Amino acid sequence: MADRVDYEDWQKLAECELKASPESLVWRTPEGIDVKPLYTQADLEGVGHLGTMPGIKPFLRGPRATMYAGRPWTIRQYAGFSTAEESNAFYRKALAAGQQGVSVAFDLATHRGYDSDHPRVEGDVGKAGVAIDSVEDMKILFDSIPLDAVSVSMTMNGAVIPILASFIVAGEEQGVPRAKLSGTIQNDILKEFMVRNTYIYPPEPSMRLVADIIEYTAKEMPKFNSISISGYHMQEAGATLVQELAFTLADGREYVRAAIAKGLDVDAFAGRLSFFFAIGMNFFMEAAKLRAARLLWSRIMEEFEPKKQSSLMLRTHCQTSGVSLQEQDPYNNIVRTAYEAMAAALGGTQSLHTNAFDEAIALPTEFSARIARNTQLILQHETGVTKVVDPLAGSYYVEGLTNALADAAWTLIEEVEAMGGMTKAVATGLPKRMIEESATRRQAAVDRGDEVIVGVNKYRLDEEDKIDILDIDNAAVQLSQIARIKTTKRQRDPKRVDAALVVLGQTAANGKGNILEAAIEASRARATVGEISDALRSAFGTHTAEPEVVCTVYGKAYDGEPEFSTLVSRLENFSASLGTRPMIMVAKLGQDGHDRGAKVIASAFGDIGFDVLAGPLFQTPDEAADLAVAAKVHVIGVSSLAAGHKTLLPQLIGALKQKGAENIMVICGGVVPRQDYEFLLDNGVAAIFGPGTNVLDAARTVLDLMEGKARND
Ligand code: MLC
Ligand code: 5AD
Repeated sequence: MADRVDYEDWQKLAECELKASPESLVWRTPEGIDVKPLYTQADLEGVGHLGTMPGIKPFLRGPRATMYAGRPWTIRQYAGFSTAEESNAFYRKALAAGQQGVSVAFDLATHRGYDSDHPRVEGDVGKAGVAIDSVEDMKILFDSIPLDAVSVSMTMNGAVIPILASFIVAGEEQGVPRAKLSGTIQNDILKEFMVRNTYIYPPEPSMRLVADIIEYTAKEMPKFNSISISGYHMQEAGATLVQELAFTLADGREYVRAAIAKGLDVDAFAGRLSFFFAIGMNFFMEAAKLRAARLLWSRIMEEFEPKKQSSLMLRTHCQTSGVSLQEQDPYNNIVRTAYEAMAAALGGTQSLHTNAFDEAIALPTEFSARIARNTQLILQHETGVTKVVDPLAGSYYVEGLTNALADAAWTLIEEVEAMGGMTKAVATGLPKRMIEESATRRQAAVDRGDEVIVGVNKYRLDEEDKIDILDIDNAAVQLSQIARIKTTKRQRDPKRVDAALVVLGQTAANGKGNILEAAIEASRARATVGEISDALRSAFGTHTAEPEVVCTVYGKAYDGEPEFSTLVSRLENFSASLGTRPMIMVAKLGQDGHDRGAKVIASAFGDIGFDVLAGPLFQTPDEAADLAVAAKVHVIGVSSLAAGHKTLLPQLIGALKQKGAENIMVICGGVVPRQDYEFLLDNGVAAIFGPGTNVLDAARTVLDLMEGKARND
């Protein structure tokens, strides 16, 4: 045995090597956790969770005793685009090529409960996912995919009732009774109010929908996971891992309370609650996060005194991080995703989606989807990671991190509890604000180069390679969807539809009975997603959020730095010559609710000295033009992440012209493929800022353009 060397000896050596104290190597992460350069046995002192076993409470080491050694995680790639036919063909090919479960991405019109023929959704039909208007589409989506053998995840929260109803009916008509359907519905509305924004109804009735689904599936669908309590979108929106962990588990606690309030026994449903986390680039911390999540969930569930051990168990899906992927030098994204996938596996996920390398540009092509899938197949078949359960257990660092994350998240969970639980906390807007502050802080760290992103703020290529991307002809999809809606409506029995919708509306309004059950009958009668959603809109009303903008976080990161102060004084001079501060309206058009980018831009531009108007979500181009004219803005900055740009931007510019406001400059930022730049510029967009844009650079460009315009006017 080697001679024992103690920590002080190491410290001395380290000091010699560094010519500074090893303390200087401590890395304070965005979570506020200090990561030291060395962990030792001493870091395990006082850590209470050591020595537990997988498959046994508190399940920290995994929900199953044998984990991947017995059965590897499910390779479940999230996908969906254009029509049900095309998405079905894509799923079948993917399953034949090694994918193990299906995961449906719906388009944003469907998410928000609009049929494809609704005037508000022109730019969104079939774009970011598949368009589903009724059972007829759902049947095509799963044609030749045996629903008793393949488990299906559906990411749906807003229009969760018509979508789950039509899935159940598609199963029935495929000969698979609902008791045999296996899969997961996302059904997590609380995080929608915080980050993802595909809500329809106000929080309270939305919570009833969640509880009704938990009740129905607990009674009727024993193999179906009633909810996927999701932190993924929080991390995507900028949350730290502690915020992601805490708010997700606090959401879970709230859903358990809602189900118990419905009269359900905790053991009747707890085993079919599931979770969903993002896996970003902080490799060990991500693996530790999943371990901490299982530990904390079992602690939370103990409060409800379940009798079954499995009620304490956290099972989760993971998806590698979208925001960590870059437009620049995009093949680097394959490497990033592979590391993230490895972290998810080491953390013990049950199911995994690996993002495609063209993430920051468009939806995956067949090629990029293949590489993404193969990233997992290689991990499962070639690396040996599946052979051992929880291989990081006992690592001084990982156990220490697991403990630090669990402690920090628990503090935040208790803060939420002190506010009266997550529904109340969400209503105050605090969690959303905290996440937006983290997002803004991170943007400043990247813009300043404190956080290195290879190919973006360091080692940037002089010239980028061109890559092939998926382009969807949205007009063609819409025409074919509208045709099918017409046929469906022609062939159905209108009396049966009306009667079913009346019962549905009454069930919603009188607070009794189960809304999903009523919707299933409406769906059998071929009521559309839009009609079912409208029946619920009449009973519940709709939810509108007031956009808020975080102040001073971005500016503070640049405190006293000439790069920032020069720009601020340039803007002040320009404001003086203009007679007013230039006003930018940050606009979101169509049903795209991804607003991290919009919020960060609004916040940073505000700190630089622009007047900022944060436009509401879900505007039509005409409504945005009206607002811009009324507020006398100088610039509209459209943030587009759901591929609607080629439809919506020309419409906005047209609307401004029609209102005699062509002097308002339109710029655009977000996920816009280079291939589309020329089209947008030709259509009057003044500048386009893709992913990876430094916000100070963007502000300088906007100022250049405004100064140029002022000289020409
Ligand atoms: C597992 N099993 C084992 C085992 N491991 N049996 C024996 N030995 C072992 N070692 C059993 C399980 O108990 C289960 O059976 C069966 O095998 C399947 O395993 P699982 O672990 O339950 O996996 P899976 O079916 O894939 O379910 C995973 C899940 C589920 C519980 C996390 O909720 C899920 O699939 N979620 C996916 C969510 C998703 O894809 N979301 C996409 C979001 S995209 P039994 O009988 O116990 O069931 C998004 C982006 C956006 O949101 O914004 O749009
Ligand atoms: N197909 C495949 N992946 C998708 N994502 C979103 N929509 C789709 C789709 N239709 C992925 C992206 C995104 C994350 C939320 O899910 O990676 O960042």
